[in-house]
Amino acid sequence: SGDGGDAGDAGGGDDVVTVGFAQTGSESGWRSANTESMKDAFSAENGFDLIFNAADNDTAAQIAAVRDFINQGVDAIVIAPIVEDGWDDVLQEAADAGIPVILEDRTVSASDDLYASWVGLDFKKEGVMAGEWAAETFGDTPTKMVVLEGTTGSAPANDRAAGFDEAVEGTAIEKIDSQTGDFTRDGGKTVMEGFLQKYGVDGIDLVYAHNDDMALGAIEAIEAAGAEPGVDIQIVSIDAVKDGMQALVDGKINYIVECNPLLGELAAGLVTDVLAGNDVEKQVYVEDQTFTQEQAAEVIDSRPY
Ligand code: GYE
Repeated sequence: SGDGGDAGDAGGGDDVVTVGFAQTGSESGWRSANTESMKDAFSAENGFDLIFNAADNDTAAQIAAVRDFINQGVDAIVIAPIVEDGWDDVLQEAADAGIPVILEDRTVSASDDLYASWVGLDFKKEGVMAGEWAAETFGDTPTKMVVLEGTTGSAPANDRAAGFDEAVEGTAIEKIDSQTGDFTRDGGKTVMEGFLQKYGVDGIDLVYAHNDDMALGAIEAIEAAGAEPGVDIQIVSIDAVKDGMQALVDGKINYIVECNPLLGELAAGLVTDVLAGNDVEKQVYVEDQTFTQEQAAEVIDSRPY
């Protein structure tokens, strides 16, 4: 269009739109589904040239990847920020370079002037929904709970903890311990093994896992300790990925709050709109549902991830 701007040729006509996507890594089943959804939406068929980077949960590496995208002069940058803090400088650099940034999945603490839009889930509400189930299930019954936290400093770990705590306030549920398992199956297993050694099978009634993968790791640890997950020790988790839903159907998890990973189309739509100069919402929330064991059995075969 003759304005000479680097991003000026994006979104017009048949031009290919180059997008750098800084993914967190590949820590969970949720993440695999999210990556697939993003790659599908930002396909060559849809007019995109996607430069994909997975930071293996290393925050410095993720920021370096974004800086790299800026230096390459991509048309737009999409980030799934590992942690909330530390984004101000690099987001300012992207803004100075005239490259719009769209966040997907996790949120940042930086000012929302520094990015065009965010699409994702209401993590606090997910925590509240998990906590409401726990409050209804245990209520006045003295209950010893351990928590498997997501990655320290990440928005879903922070918000899911806060939402849950709010919902169980005033009940007889006592949080006896809480540690990060980094959203991975191995992490959940290792932390749960430690809890079982410390408190014994009889000293734990409930596990709140910030995602299904850590719950699946905890199941292995509980079974190895000779107890029955879902019966001797109840489990509530978040995500509703295939393996989590199967464990719910099998009676090893007691309740799951969904977290929808299929954000690719919405993210690609936002990139297209922003590059076309259209107004977009600062925050785009996707709705989540909840599943009991019975509900999981009904829907498991029709779930897309
Ligand atoms: O719940 C977890 C993943 O940020 C919402 O990250 C996402 C979380 C998801 O590792 O499984």
